[in-house]
Amino acid sequence: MSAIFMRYLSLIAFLLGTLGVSAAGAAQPEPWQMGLQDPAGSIAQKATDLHNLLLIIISLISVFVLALLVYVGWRFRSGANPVPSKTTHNATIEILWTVIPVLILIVIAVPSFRLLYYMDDTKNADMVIKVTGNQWYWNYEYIDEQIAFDSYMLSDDELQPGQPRLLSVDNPLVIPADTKIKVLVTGNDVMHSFFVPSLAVQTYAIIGRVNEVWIDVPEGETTYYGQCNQICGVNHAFMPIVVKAMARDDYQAWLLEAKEEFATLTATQPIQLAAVN
Ligand SMILES: [Cu+2]
Repeated sequence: MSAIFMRYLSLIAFLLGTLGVSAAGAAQPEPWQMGLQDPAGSIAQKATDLHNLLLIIISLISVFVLALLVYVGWRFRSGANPVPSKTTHNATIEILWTVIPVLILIVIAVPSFRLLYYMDDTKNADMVIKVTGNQWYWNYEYIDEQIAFDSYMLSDDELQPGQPRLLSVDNPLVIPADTKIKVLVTGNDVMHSFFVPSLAVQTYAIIGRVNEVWIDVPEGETTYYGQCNQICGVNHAFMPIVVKAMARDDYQAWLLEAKEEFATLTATQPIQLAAVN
């Protein structure tokens, strides 16, 4: 009952959101937030659209089932219906309650598979970043630029005004806006999970295995916050992810500085091979 009520509340929140009444606007969780974080990038936009479609479908189903239960409880109560029917089969209604749910599932499956294949397509990426989960920090490697750095959470006394507690880091993952970026995710010790809600990215960081996803954040300088989403030890809650998106020109400027600060001494394997040839 309370689940149905909550879904109904979510639907109202969603409808308010579509009218522009929603207060959500940042790429981080907010107090009393009702819906998903605002989507950033094409995958997140499509995922939010699918979520909104599903919210309408499940709300209608919940309201229909609740109404049916209330009607049956009232119509067939012992006072009004002292002699119960002995009916056990009704071909028409059995066909209906099989076919209609199948049709609903098809309606859900089509956009769902379309989104899965869209997310899976990492071809034609403009750049590649390798993300490695460690106990308990992230390492970001810009493979083509030969830079890599660790990203640790800031402690409370290191926080600057405006930086969210438990979400801010010393070195954020800096990316250019409006660029298709392939993200290779792996782990170094135990399983972690790279999760940035507003980008709709959640991928396991597994030792000895590379998972790939892609992101493309829209124009504008925005900071997106995420967290490790796989219980990975005592400091699991203290390895946040900060993705800082900026215009391409600003990104190039950052890259020049980063190359001085974070240059890796060893080139990655494919670059070494190219140099030999
Ligand atoms: Cu972790």
